[in-house]
Amino acid sequence: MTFADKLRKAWTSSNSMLCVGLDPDLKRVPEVLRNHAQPLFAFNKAIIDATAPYACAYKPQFAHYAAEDRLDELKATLEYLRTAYPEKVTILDAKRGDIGNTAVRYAKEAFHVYGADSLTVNPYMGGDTIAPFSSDASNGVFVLCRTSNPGSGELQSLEVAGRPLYEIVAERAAKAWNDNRNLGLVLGATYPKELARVRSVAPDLPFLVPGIGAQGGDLEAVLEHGRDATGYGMLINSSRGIIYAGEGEGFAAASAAAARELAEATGI
Ligand code: OMP
Repeated sequence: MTFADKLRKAWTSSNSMLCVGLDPDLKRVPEVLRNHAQPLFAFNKAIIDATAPYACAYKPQFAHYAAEDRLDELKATLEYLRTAYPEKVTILDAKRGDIGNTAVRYAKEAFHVYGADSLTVNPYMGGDTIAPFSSDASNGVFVLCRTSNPGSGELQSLEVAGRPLYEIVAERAAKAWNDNRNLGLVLGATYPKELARVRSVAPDLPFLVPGIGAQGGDLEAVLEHGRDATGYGMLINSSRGIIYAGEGEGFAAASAAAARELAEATGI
């Protein structure tokens, strides 16, 4: 199945654009799970089971596992999603980008070692460094465009030939780089006006939209400006806002409630 088909099915079957970000922090894993042999995986599994009725996608962030020397738990998390919830889209957030020869190895790592459906990629090195990630239509690639952080405009909004650089990235991702129809864009929920502008140059591309919840992004404006012609078109991510919605023994129920609220707002 192509990535584009899997994504569309995930949206329509869940009637949700909610993507749950799996960015676990050992210090915030509830006491009841801390003595588990794989505490990050145990925490993720509980969050996934609690939020699955509401989410269409899950996005584990690589550094949260690598920094703790717990990449085996990232692998276990993606394996659990593949086997227990095969209809959910997975995005490995590693923001890769390097010369072609190295990019081929990063692509193998993301799609074969970890078995993710899609990956976040940095376009700063140009289209030839994105091609190794997008050569197979069954894999998705989300290209950083206008990111959610406060300093994202410093380079991304520089004017190039009278247009902001992020708009040129969006246009290339929609046309020149998109031979296999499997590219998407990363657009922060903290910049809804820019997101609207990008939707007009990339009407059909899926958007990964982080920044809802802990970063204070504007959900209403994102929903108004980011949908595609079908009414879906986005993976709206919240990580800390969902995984740390509650504490103690009721943590999973609190995450389920937070996920439900966000999912209901994003459906059509
Ligand atoms: P919360 O702020 O806790 O919801 O987490 C946001 C997640 O999205 C983190 O994993 C970030 O690394 C990631 N992210 C952004 O916050 N902003 C971006 O512009 C891009 C990403 C990303 O590529 O996922």
